Amino acid sequence: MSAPIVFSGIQPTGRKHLGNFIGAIRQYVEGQDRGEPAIFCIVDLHAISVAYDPVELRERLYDTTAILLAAGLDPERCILFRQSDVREHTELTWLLSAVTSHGDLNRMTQFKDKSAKQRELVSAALFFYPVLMASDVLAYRATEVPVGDDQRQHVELMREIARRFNERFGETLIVPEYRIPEVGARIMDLQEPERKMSTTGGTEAGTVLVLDEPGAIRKKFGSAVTDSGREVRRGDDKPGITNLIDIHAVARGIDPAEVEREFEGAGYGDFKPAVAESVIELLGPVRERYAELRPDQAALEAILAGGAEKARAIAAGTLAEVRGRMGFGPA
Ligand code: AQP
Repeated sequence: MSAPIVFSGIQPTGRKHLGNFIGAIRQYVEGQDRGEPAIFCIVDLHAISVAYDPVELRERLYDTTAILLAAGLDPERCILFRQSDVREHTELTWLLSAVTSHGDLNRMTQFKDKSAKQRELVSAALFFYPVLMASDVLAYRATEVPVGDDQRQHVELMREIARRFNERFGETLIVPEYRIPEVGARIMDLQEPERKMSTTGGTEAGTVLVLDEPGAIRKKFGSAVTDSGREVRRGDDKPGITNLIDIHAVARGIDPAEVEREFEGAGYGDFKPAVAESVIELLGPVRERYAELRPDQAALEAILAGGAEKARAIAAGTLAEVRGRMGFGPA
C-alpha cells in the first residue's frame, strides 16, 4: 500500500486544550512519519468566521505554531504552514461551492451550534466554513485526515463534495478518509462531561489547557465532576469517570481496560490525582519547549514561510487542473 497523504488543519488559538491535543495534535505527530507528505495548516481564514481581533489573530497564530512544534511537529518531516499564505485555498472554496449543496451546509451541526452563540453577526463565512475546510484538504489530494470526532460531519461533507466534483467534471479530486482515534476522539469537559471540551463553549475549570501549569492541572482534575458510586469503570451511566479513564489511558499509552484493572477496588479519591499526574507528564515537556520556542517569532515565521512555499507548489497543481476541468482559462 502506498503511503498516505496526510492533511489536517487547526485553528489559531493560544488556548489549545487537552481535547485538541489528544484528538488531533497527537495524531499529527504520529502521522508526520507515515505521511508522504504530511501537511498541517493553521487555519487563520477559518478563525475570521466568528468575531475576532486582527492583532490577536496574528499573536495566536504564533502561539499555535509554537505549540505544534513543541508537541513534536518537525518542519524537516512535515509541511507546516499558515492557511492565508496559500491563496489557492480561497479560490478553490469558490470553485467547490458550485458542487456544494446549500441544504448540506444547513445541516452542519457546528454551524447550528456556533450560529446560535453569535451575539452580533452570523457571518456567511461561518456558513461556508465546511467548504473552506473541504478546499484545504482537497487542494492537496490528501488521502487521510486526522481529526477529532466533532469533525466527522465536515469530513463526510468534503467526501461528498469531491465525489460530486468528479462526477460532474471528471476524475480529479481524491475522496479522503478521516482518521479518528479509537480512544480520546471526544474528550469531555471535566465539569460538564456530557459536552465536549471546547475552546469557546466549555467551562473554565473543566478545560485543561496544553499550557496549564501543573498546579492548575491538579486543581482541574481534583474538582472534576464524577458520578455516583465509587467504581473506576467505563459506562454510559458514568460519563465523568469514562472521560477520566480515557484521558489516563491515552496519557499513559495503555488500553482503557488496563486502567480499569489497575484501579479496581480503588476509589475516585485515588484515581483523580493519578490522572492529573499522567496529564502533567504528558503536557509538561510541551509547555517547557513552548516557552523556549515562542519568543523567537522570526524563527516561527521562517518555518511558516518555508511550509507555505512547499504547500503552494502542491495546491497550485490541483488548482490548475480544477480550473481546466471547470472551463476556465484558454482552451
Ligand atoms: N473535545 C475534543 N476531543 C477530541 N478532539 C477535539 N478537537 C476539538 N475538540 C476536541 C479536535 O481538535 C482539532 C482542532 O480543532 P479546531 O481547529 O476546531 O480548534 P478549536 O477551535 O480550538 O477546537 P474546539 O475546541 O472544537 O473549539 P470550539 O468548540 O470553540 O469550536 C480538530 O481535529 C477537532 O476535531
